[in-house]
Order: sequence, then structure tokens, then C-alpha cells
Amino acid sequence: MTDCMIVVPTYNEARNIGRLIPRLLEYPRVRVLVIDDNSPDGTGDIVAAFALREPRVALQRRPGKLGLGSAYIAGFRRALAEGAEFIFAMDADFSHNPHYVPTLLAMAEVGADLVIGSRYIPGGGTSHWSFWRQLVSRGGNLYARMLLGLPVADVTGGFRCYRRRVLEALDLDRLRSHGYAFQIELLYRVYQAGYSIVETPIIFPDRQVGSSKMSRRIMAEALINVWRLRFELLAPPFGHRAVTPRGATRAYRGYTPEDRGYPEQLPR
Ligand SMILES: Nc1nc2c(ncn2[C@@H]2O[C@H](COP(=O)(O)OP(=O)(O)OP(=O)(O)O)[C@@H](O)[C@H]2O)c(=O)[nH]1
Ligand SMILES: [Mg+2]
Repeated sequence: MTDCMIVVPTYNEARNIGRLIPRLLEYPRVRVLVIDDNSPDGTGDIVAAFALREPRVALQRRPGKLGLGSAYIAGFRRALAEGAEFIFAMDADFSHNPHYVPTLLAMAEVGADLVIGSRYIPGGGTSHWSFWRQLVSRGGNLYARMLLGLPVADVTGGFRCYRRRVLEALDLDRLRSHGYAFQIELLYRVYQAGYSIVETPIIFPDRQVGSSKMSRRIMAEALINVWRLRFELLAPPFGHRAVTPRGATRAYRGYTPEDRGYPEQLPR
């Protein structure tokens, strides 16, 4: 019974993906879906060769680097369409150790709607990280957690297992973020919708080979989008288009109390 789909987004992971896939296939319940953004280093071709001989491996190629968030959304949609019950998100660079897959799965099976592989609960941690990297990660986590009131220690961690019903219930098209902010935004939506979230400790080593795609832009996006989430400016629940006086259409970013389903006259 292959009811678990592990979605792995890749961009230039040729030196990792060929080792990661066989490692994941050691778990008989697992299927692997790689979302590759036309990596110049040939990652897609390596995955295509696996997919030819192993039905539990699938590749979705996209025309160019379209960002991590949209890669996850594409992967989640396909995992849902293919009937997966447990849908994992995982990096290709071995920072997410395949060793933890059965633990995350077991916790989802006993009832958690979202299981997060967490660096910031007892037993978890990072290794071989520079001081600067630790500061950015811990600071970013604290910032997002406090602003959004999330009762989760690792809000940016990307090693997760979602139960099918969670991803089915959320409107994935409304997610607006691309990098780290994507993990925060999705977590916040899961939390707002009232699903159960649990964390399990993981040790997160720095990538051994290949290069990081983290950039100042990704960090800035996370800083800003947390505020946008806080004030519901990212994707208003009932955002609609309004016609400007000149007749051109523009996206309407704000929303009225009625849009949110409140009575017209709010009690004073
Ligand atoms: N499809 C796709 N995958 C991406 C994109 N950007 C990053 N990835 C993949 O997403 C995963 C996480 O990216 P990393 O570069 O490891 O980012 P990180 O883990 O935050 O940073 P490091 O810890 O420095 O490695 C890796 O598997 C990347 O190959 C993208 O634009 N499209
Ligand atoms: Mg990484």
C-alpha cells in the first residue's frame, strides 16, 4: 500500500537526488514525486531515469525556476489527485534525513493532521551551522511565532507530513509566498483552520553538497509576509476585483466586515 507521497522540490540537486531517491524507496509505503524547475545541472534527467524503471517515482518538470512555494503547491495537488493519504514535504539536500520519515508518518497515523520535523524542541537541533545562520533561523522563528501567536517552535521548518484532509480543505491557490514565508503561511492557515499540529525532533545538518538557494530576497519576503499575514493582507478571505473610475480593473486588496461574514452593523 503506497499511501505516502513525498514531494521533493529540486533546483540543481544533481549531486543529491540520485542518493536520496533510493534511500526513500527503502520504505515500501512511499512514493516520491520530484518537482524540478528545469535545473541546468540535469537533476530532472536523473529523476526521469529513476521514474522509467521504478513506478513509485514520478517527475514533474516545470519550465524554469518558479519558486519553492509554487513547486510545493504543484506537488500537493498531484499527490491529492493520485490519492495519497499522507503527503510529505522534504528538501533534496539531506538536511532532512530520510531516517525520520517513519516517525513523522507514525505520528500522522495516530491522529496528527500536520507533523513537523522540528529543530527547536528538545532533542532537535542543527549541526554545522554558522553563528550567522543560527541567528537568522532562530530570530526568524521567534519573530514569526510571536507576531502570529503560533504555538509551534519551528515555524520555518520544511520537513513535514500533512494528512490529506488538511491539504484538501485549504485553498492552496490563495497561498502567496515563495520561500521560507511559504512554510509560515501554510502553517498559519493550518492552525487557523483548527487542525492538530505536532512536532517531532530532528537534527538538521547543513547541506553537504550543492548550493543553497537562500537569498536576501527570500529573507525579506519572510519578514514582510509575516506582517501581511498578521493583518490578513496577503490573500483576503473574500478578495474581489473592483472597477476603477477609469474603467481599468485592479485587484482589491482590502476587505470589508461584511466580506468576512460579520453582521453589517457591528455591535458598538
Ligand atoms: N522546484 C524548485 N525547488 C527549489 C527552488 N528553490 C529551492 N528548491 C529546492 O528546495 C529545497 C530547499 O532549498 P535549499 O536551497 O536547500 O534551501 P534551504 O534548505 O532553505 O537552505 P540551505 O540550508 O542553505 O540549504 C531543495 O531541495 C532545493 O533544491 C525552486 O525555485 N524550485
Ligand atoms: Mg537546504
